[in-house]
Amino acid sequence: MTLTLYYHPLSSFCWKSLIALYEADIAFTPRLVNLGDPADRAAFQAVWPLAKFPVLRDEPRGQTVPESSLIVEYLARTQAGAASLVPADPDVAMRTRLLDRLIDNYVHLPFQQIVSERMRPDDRHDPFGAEQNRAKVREGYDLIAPMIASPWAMGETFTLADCAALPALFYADYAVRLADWPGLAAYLGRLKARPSVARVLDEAEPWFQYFPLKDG
Ligand SMILES: N[C@@H](CCC(=O)N[C@@H](CS)C(=O)NCC(=O)O)C(=O)O
Repeated sequence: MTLTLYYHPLSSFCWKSLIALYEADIAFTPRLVNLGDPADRAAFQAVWPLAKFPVLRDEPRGQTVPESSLIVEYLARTQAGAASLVPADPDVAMRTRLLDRLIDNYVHLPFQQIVSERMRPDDRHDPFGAEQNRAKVREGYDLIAPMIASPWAMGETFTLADCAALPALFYADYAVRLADWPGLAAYLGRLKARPSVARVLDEAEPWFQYFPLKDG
């Protein structure tokens, strides 16, 4: 196996890369990283000093690719089956990348902050900060809702934008319910039914008990 993905099944950003890998049926070695284990963390840091997953290692090409969006870009460039994840038309490709960036920066990252706040020690919580991040997620929903086409973000073709949208919307829905954004809720439903996504969700299920917002 030439490709190795350093990941964790519960990690939202890893889902973006996993969906792309499953979508294009690309063979790879999944390397689950336990950041709580000092030896495993050190081994991962030797691959990518920031120790944030996902990271893709392509041994024959001597390439280490961090950052979930770049992993999808790399797969689209190097694996024939993944080419359509980044549209060939430069203008459509730019809009796809824009959506990926907006979803990450204005939905996914504020959601991640809400989780971080929840994981703080009892005497270090920041309810005001959490509420500010919930407001940012709402603004993020407002921002992306009119940009999402049907059935997929860019229309008929499943792309990088959809790989980004699933983890952001799936998880953020636990912090800010999508009920007031019916278009996004319906889109999330279509995403969940996609086989590549269903596989990712299925593999995460045994770990879901560790998701801090699982009970709201
Ligand atoms: N911008 C990065 C974000 C990666 C990221 O934040 N990964 C999280 C898991 S979802 C992580 O590694 N967290 C562990 C840590 O920060 O120690 C990407 O798109 O890959």
